[in-house]
Amino acid sequence: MTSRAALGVGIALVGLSGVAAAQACGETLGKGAVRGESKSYVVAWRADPSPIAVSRHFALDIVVCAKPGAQPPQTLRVDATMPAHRHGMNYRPTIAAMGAGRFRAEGLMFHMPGAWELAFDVAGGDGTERVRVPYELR
Ligand SMILES: [Cu+2]
Repeated sequence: MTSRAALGVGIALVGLSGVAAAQACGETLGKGAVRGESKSYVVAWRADPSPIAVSRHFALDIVVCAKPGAQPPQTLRVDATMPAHRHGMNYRPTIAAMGAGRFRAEGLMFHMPGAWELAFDVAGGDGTERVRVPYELR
């Protein structure tokens, strides 16, 4: 863990306002980071390679931040669907925990353009919450 990442997590946990904490989450991912949130968590992610291309495998570098008062994230599951088409991906990604709320998901593929939705299931001490992030693939 870099000291910058540790600082970012520390600030998020110590208690900025919810909005500031959400903006700070995953800033080590750079300007291309996309964010979503649930009641207790903020999820920031960036695709590798970016942008995502149709029918090409990609990975996600992910940072999960607990909002003030929430339990730290313990495990993460990642999946994606096209809600309007009622289907998911043809591949199941693997998730590696990198420490300090950072994860890497590998083996994702969007096999058609259109409206996808990423779902991040964050498990912490108080149960599991789903963070949904829409993604339009052109
Ligand atoms: Cu589809």
